[in-house]
Amino acid sequence: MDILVLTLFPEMFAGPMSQSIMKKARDKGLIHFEAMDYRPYATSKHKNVDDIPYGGGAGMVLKPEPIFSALEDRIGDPAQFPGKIILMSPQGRPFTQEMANSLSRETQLVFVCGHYEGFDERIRALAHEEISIGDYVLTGGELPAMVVIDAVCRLLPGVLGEAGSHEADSFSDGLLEHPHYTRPRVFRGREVPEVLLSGNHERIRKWRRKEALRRTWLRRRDLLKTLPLTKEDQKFLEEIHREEEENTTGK
Ligand code: 4FV
Repeated sequence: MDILVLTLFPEMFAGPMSQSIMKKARDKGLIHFEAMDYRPYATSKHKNVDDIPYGGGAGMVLKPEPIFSALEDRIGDPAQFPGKIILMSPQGRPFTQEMANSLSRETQLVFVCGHYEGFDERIRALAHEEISIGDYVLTGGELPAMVVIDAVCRLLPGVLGEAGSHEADSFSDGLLEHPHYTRPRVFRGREVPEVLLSGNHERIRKWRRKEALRRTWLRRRDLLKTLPLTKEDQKFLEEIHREEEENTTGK
């Protein structure tokens, strides 16, 4: 996958993209990553990439020319671009695992990162997709772009490799993940659940499904609303309701 990021701070990507799994993926040629500064494409004498907002108001707005010129210089006519051009902004579609899955099927992604108050509205004409990583305001689009890049790249075949599989991820089946345990069997008096030491894979599967349902019911009941539940899931949820009721009432 080719990933191009348009940003005023390309060095912000140096760290995350040259460590651990992302570094290995780049070294293996599974990802080709480039962070490109669009300030050199500013046409004004002082190389301004931002300007005061028409109609007044606080803050500065990113100018369209530097971003359009940088992108067209790098990929040609954006309308002919075979990949996806993505604008990171709080007004974008909330990012989900499902969106990560669909973006991971692309061969080329371009991320446009803003700063200051945001983008001149005409920059939005460039984007196939506008994505938000959450309902809060950051200083720039770089961290959001890194979040999306990380979530997408780990889904690429060969990226996670032995480091783990994304099949059992939270949200991969719409539920939060079940609890995980590893050695030691007892830590400060707290034991690993016996079922996980039983070697009985069906009992383990059932325990993990029930605990994933319990955690989702306790922490993200909204996720259960849209999730297709099996008969077994419904039985587990009845048990969980009873057990949690007993926990809270002690009865
Ligand atoms: C953001 C978000 C975000 C807004 C103004 C950058 C900042 C500045 N992007 N999800 N939340 N962007 O806060 O994606 O330009």
